[in-house]
Amino acid sequence: MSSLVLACSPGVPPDDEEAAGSGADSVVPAGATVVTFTFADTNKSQTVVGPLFAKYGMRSTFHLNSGRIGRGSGDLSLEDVRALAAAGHEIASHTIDHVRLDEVSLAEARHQICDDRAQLMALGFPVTSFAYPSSSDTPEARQLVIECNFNSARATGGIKNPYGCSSCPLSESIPPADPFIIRTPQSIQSDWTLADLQSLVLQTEGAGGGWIQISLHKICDGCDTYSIREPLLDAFLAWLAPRTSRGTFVLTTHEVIGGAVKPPVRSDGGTFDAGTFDAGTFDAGVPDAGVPDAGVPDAGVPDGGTGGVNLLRNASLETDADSDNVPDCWRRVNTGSSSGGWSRTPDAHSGSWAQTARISSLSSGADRRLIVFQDTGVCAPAVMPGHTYRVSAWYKTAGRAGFVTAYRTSSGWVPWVSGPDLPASSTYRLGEWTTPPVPAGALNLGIGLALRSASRLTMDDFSLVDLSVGPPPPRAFACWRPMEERPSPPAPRMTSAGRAPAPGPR
Ligand SMILES: [Ca+2]
Ligand SMILES: [Zn+2]
Repeated sequence: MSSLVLACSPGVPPDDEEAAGSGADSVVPAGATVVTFTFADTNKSQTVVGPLFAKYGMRSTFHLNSGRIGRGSGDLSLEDVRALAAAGHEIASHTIDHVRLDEVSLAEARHQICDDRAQLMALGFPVTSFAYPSSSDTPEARQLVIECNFNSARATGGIKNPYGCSSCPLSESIPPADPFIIRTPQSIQSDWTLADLQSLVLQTEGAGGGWIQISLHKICDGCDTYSIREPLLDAFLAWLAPRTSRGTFVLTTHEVIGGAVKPPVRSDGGTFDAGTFDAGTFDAGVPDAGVPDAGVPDAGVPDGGTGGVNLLRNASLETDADSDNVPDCWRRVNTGSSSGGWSRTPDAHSGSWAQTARISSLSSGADRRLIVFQDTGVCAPAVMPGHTYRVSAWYKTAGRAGFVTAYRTSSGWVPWVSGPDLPASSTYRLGEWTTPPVPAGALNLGIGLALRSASRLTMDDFSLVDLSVGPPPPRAFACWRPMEERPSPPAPRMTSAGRAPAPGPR
């Protein structure tokens, strides 16, 4: 709950480190009604979700099949997926080839589950959520999902809906009774009405809150049993958006479940390519060269007031899971030759910790920089060529300091442009700079702040925002009010089940 406090009041004590990565960092307060939209199967028609959800400042979860990305004209392309991720949608897993996990060998099931996640992560997407294809949530598959380092898995069914499961619970609990068998209403079908969709939210609100997942597939006018018309989805979102005033929110699965992004596990036992690093030497106390603990996104880091989704993880430098004083997802790099040091300092702009670089002497062109860990997407965010990004951080220095960047292409990391020297300031000051358009071929962006003269530089609360996407989603709980201050929701309006049960969900 401390992350909520942070979101409303930057500067108050932060999340403690115990909570980070333990799964206790979900942003959802008790009593909330949370709606999660999931789009499964990598269908091309889902590209409309980007502009449609941006209209309402909402984000959703895409359960992709990595083997289908870019496969044909009916599938989402990698560019489509990157655009959705850049707009803040969660990229999640649904097996490589959409196999029924109860119809393949255990070895094949492990390959389909573990390697889908590893492949999506190698493309630059942090993946924590899984969905079982075709309701094949067997005990064996559930165990594999855990072993493949997912944080949660969505099943299909188990929650009351207008067309079935009439004696089932009205919503999933938060946290779910079993995060690896998250219960949902059945998948939405083409003949569902707006009232049907609304009934799922109303039944959850009427039950005092909970989690309701809306499982969607194609977006078209009746092209498939498992489809929804775009105008109907639009109308549902328009009805849902103002319900934040009664404590009903749209969140992604990862936002509800929380927890760290764990390293990918490949079914062949191979290791994850964590990318290469800038030239330069690392300061003493550098963590293992293996896959970093990604930490968790900071829920309430001040972003300089201009809004937008902060793409950085551990942006306030609070989490240090391996206690080496270097914040997770960050690196201290000394380029060129200099003497000096580094420290983790409690002189923070927000939270408990900031980082200080010191230089007592340096050769020409040398600097000391705190940079985003240059991996393939767990720490270094995926970016879109042609987009510009706003980089900011709170800092204080009597010397010369400025932003630095690097980007990753399919052949590795290359240094990119640097920002001008920021004004010296003896107290914390917000430094901001906008990048040029990201070059063609760039997959991920790394940023940092460098000290360029004999002085010291203290830094905290970094932010990286894509300036080329639509209106920024609001922080879901920025103005959370306690339950008792909210108006009571109306009584649930249930549709009577007058139709034959729909064909099996998928
Ligand atoms: Ca901090
Ligand atoms: Zn599916």
